[in-house]
Amino acid sequence: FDMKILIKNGRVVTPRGTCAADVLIEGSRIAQVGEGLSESGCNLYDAAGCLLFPGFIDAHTHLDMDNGVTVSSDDFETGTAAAVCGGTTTILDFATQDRGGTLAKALADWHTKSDGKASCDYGFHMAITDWNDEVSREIDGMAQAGVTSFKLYLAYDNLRLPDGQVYEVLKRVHQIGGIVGTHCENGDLINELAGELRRAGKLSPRYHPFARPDYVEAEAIARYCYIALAADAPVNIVHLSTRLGLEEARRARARGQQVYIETCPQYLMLDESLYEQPGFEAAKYVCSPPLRTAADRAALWDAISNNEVDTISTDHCGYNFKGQKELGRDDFMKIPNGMPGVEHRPAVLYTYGVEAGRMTEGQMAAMLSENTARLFGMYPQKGVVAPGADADIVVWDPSYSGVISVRTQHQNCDYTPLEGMAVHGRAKAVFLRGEQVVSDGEVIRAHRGAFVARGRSDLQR
Ligand code: DUC
Ligand code: ZN
Ligand code: ZN
Ligand code: ZN
Repeated sequence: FDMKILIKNGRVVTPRGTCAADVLIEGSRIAQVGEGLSESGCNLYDAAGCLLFPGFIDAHTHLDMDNGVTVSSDDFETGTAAAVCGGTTTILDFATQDRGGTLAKALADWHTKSDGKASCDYGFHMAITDWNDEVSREIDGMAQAGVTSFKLYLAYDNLRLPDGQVYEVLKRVHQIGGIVGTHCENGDLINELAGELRRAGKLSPRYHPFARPDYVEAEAIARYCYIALAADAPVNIVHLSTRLGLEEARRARARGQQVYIETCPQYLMLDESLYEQPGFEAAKYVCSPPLRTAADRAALWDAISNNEVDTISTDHCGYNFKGQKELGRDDFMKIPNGMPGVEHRPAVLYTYGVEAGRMTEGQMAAMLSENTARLFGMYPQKGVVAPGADADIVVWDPSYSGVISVRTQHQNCDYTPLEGMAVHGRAKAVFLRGEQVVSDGEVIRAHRGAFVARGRSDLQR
């Protein structure tokens, strides 16, 4: 006996349009979507006045991540609870290979961090930090374990791979139909620029962006795309932050390459003027890539309007101001990089994207859910409100008004970079595989998240 739930009077959002329809949930799946479905034997949920989005997917979080000095402030317990309160029903976190270690060990470690603790569904990208023949042989096993996406760094001395190994990884992952997402910044140049700043005594957090200018990102994107051309493989560019980098991605697309672009809310909403605050306050905004100019923000919004951006995820990586960001009081290079954001992405994009006329609600469904599901091998199990899909549904109340604040957030962090930002809309209810887990923005059933085994990447662009 499967429980049946009928969500009535809502409007279902897809990239192909929004239409009034009832949604019948049977057990963990969506059974029917259509007008005037029979109520017999169903529990009813009245979604009058609400939009029904496919559960939002955040493909870029760093929960319980040890950066070598300190551990990000949200773990899988708090981070996934914050995610689901905001309407995110699936996250993809980064499992990171230890240098000298295997991918299998990293995968087991991330299962230990997450299993039984998550309040939304979750999967892992595997970050490869040490590439050799043995690791290459592990790639098939990763695919069999449901890990079909990989992450590389071109910056951070303890994580990055040289270009030849990037080429080998791209070729190898393409063989399994997977996708590689890369942090594109030129690590050597960052080290040089940071060294010059240090020697000039410029060590306060306001100098962080000077070590990582836009061309550092653009050069790495251009190089990554040419390596992908050589490898004849599709590539994902994570956290694109600059107009200059966007232009390099456009060039690669114009050559006929499959290049996917992710950007993040912080690069759309915040800019580098935040680094000019007095004292150590600027440390709150130290993330990499750094916040950019107003012109960069405008270029990214344009790219969203034009469907040049495929996915919008958060790079959620919180560190407390007290005790964690403070590790870099005397040297901005020692400030742990990252900001929290997994909770607020849907409301921010709804308010400043959809309501502001910069994206349609269909584009929001695409970039926060459907494209993400397709790119990372979860479609049509995830990413769509349609028969057969997991019943991951966000009942979005557009009439809600709120203000983002550390006082009300569920993220485990002693600040939010979006403090005081007005938002419209929130997740009035969230269904996770058929079970209502959020009511009026609060978790009502915790720890219902499960690991999502993923298949081949399949996003047409
Ligand atoms: N930059 C990263 O590269 N990773 C985590 C967060 C950040 O700001
Ligand atoms: Zn990164
Ligand atoms: Zn990241
Ligand atoms: Zn609360």
